[in-house]
This record gives sequence, C-alpha cells and structure tokens, in this order.
Amino acid sequence: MTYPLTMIEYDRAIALVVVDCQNDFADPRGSLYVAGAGAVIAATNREVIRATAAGAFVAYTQDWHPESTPHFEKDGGIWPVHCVGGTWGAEFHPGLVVAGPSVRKGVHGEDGYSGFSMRDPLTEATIPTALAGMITDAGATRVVVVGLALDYCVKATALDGRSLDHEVSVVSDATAAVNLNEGDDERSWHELSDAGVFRV
Ligand code: VGL
Ligand code: ZN
Repeated sequence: MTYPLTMIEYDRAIALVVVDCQNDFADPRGSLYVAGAGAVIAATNREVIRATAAGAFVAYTQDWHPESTPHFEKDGGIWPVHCVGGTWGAEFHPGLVVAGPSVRKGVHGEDGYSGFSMRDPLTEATIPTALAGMITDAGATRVVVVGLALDYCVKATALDGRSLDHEVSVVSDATAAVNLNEGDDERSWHELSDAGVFRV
C-alpha cells in the first residue's frame, strides 16, 4: 500500500463519505466495472480505519436503482443496467470495511449522482437524501469523499458538499473514474478544484 503525500488528519469534525463501493462498480464481473477499483477499495479501507480510530463519522452511499429507470440505456438513459436494488451488483464489495450507515440513492427511480440529492424523473425536482442531516447530527463540518466513481458520483457528492458550505476533500488514491470519454478524470479534478474542493 502506498500512501498519499499528505494524509487527512481525522477528528470528530470530519465526516468520511464512502461513495458507491458496490459490486457492479468494484468487481471485475460487475456491469459497470471501474478500472482500478481494487486499489480504490484498499485505499478506502485505510481511510475508514483511520477515520474510525479518530472518532470521525463514516457514512456510505449505495446506487440503488429499480429494474427500469431513465438512468439505464434500455430505458432512454446512458448506462448499462447496474446496482438494481436487492441484487448482487448493488451489494457492497465484500472487501469493503463497512463502519457506518448507508444512504441508498434512486430507490424510487430518481436520477442524479450525488449522495446528497436526487432528481425526481417526472417533476425534475431535487430531493435531498438523509446524508446532510447525518453529517450535521454527527457534528461534522468537513467532508472527505472517497469511492466510485470520480467523474460521476464522487464528483457530484463533493460539489454538493461545497454547496452545503462544508470544507470538502477528495482522496486521490481512494477514487477512480469511469472515463467514458478520455480525460474525464482530469476534467473532474479541475471542476472540483474550481469549486474549492481539495485534492489530497
Ligand atoms: C455512478 C454511473 C451511473 C457512480 C452511478 O456511482 O459514479 N456512475 N451510476
Ligand atoms: Zn447508477
């Protein structure tokens, strides 16, 4: 295990948010496997263990789709079927250290990528998830985001964290991008930096 040059010094004012470390993204047999996910899970576990040891709050998100949703290519979206609620693909990767509550996104067919909010597919209204309340209840003001995938759910979660006025960091070796288009990873880091998100 290589360590990043700087590491987050966890304390109780930090919430670690572990995004979508589920079989469909993290297992090579998954329908939306993200290259490098094995190393991401290892680095994520390192962060979870360090956070937990310091008394920091750890929360997880799970992409949790119905069998049909405008998110999927077969229903008009762009993605292969993935993370259908209750299936193997939606389960946490078995190597992931789970040490906190999970927020499931998309349970009622909502779209969107952020762990903080979902979009109603019919009204387009933005619906908050329970994540913001969990973080506030834990007394945290700083948010560290890790997991999959950098260019979708990690990015959207980090940007929403900034909109909620949190100090936000993303740990670079604990995330990886889908890279649907070459360079999406670098573009994501730029977008995050422009929004004031720290890359650690
Ligand atoms: C994600 C694509 C589709 C993600 C979720 O977790 O980043 N990406 N659904
Ligand atoms: Zn999805």
